[in-house]
Amino acid sequence: MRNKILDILKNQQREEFVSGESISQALSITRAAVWKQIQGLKEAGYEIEGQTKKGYRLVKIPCAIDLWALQQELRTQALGRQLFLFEELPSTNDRIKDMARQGGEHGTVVIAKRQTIGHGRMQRVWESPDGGLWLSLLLKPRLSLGDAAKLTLSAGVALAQTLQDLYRLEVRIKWPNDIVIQGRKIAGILGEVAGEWNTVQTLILGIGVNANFSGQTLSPKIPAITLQDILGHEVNLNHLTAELLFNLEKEVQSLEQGDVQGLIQRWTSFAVGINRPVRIEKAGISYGGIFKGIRENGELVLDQEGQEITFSSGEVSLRAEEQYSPE
Ligand code: BT5
Repeated sequence: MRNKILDILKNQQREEFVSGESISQALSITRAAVWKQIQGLKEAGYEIEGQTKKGYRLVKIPCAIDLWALQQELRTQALGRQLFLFEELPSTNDRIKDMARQGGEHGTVVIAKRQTIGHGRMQRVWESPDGGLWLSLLLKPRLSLGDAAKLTLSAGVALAQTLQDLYRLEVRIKWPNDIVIQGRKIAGILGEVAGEWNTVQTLILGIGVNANFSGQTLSPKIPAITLQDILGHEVNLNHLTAELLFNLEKEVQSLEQGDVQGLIQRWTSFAVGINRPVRIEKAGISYGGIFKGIRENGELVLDQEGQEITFSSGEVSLRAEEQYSPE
């Protein structure tokens, strides 16, 4: 009912006001029921002007994630066409893994307004207060096992590109997959395999973006930043999500067409510390050298006095020598 009212208000937007009477007739509900729905929409962040004689007019859709608003913005073929929104979840990655086990479709998206036990790599905690974008995707790409693993790089590129395009920010990717702005982590990506690789390849991508809340909400020990901190205002999470899914779909398609080199190039163009001195911490040992880039399999290549050493993600962390960067 709620979405039908929004459809009517949207379709009539040019004529400005829609009378309560015509909404009640179109949907066969009472005027009081229309009024109640409108109140609910206002509480959800929709700006709706009401005038006694004229009726209602949709002025602004909310910045907070909202299924109807997000569906208006979606430009994808598959990603987000199955969309689930929750007020709160322990972790969107865990929920979508359950869906994957039950045969969830390629492109299914789960979003939660907040997470109680969001996680990062190696069971690290991912703090996920209200106002962030906490999203997981189920992907069944037409890719080999090795190439599917590159999708976390694709997600990094899609997210960096989206933040740069929408908000004109200088965005960097810190290997393997931290998205940083002004040297601080604004978003993280978690790629996980769900189910049997041999039967159906199912990959879970979890994406967390610090958006409409202050970085001070997070534990002080986390060197994070949020879009709100940088821009000084809230962003429309529906628009952000739609653009992110659009860019990610393009990246998935380009990988399916075999353009690994294009992906590596785009990833490298965002990377922190390329051709610069960096330190790699691995199992308590610190390796210094020049960060030469990444291999096709995502491994980092370090030049140590003319000798190339490679590191795979998971076990190591990178520190750019010239810039303070998070874990
Ligand atoms: C990541 O892990 O960066 C991947 C984060 C993925 C989160 C998404 S949200 C939707 C989906 N559902 C989930 O449960 N997870 C995914 P990692 O590279 O391991 O970084 C974790 C580290 O980042 C922590 O140890 C903290 O130091 C730091 N951290 C925690 N919360 C943060 C936040 N909100 N912003 C910036 N840094 C944070």
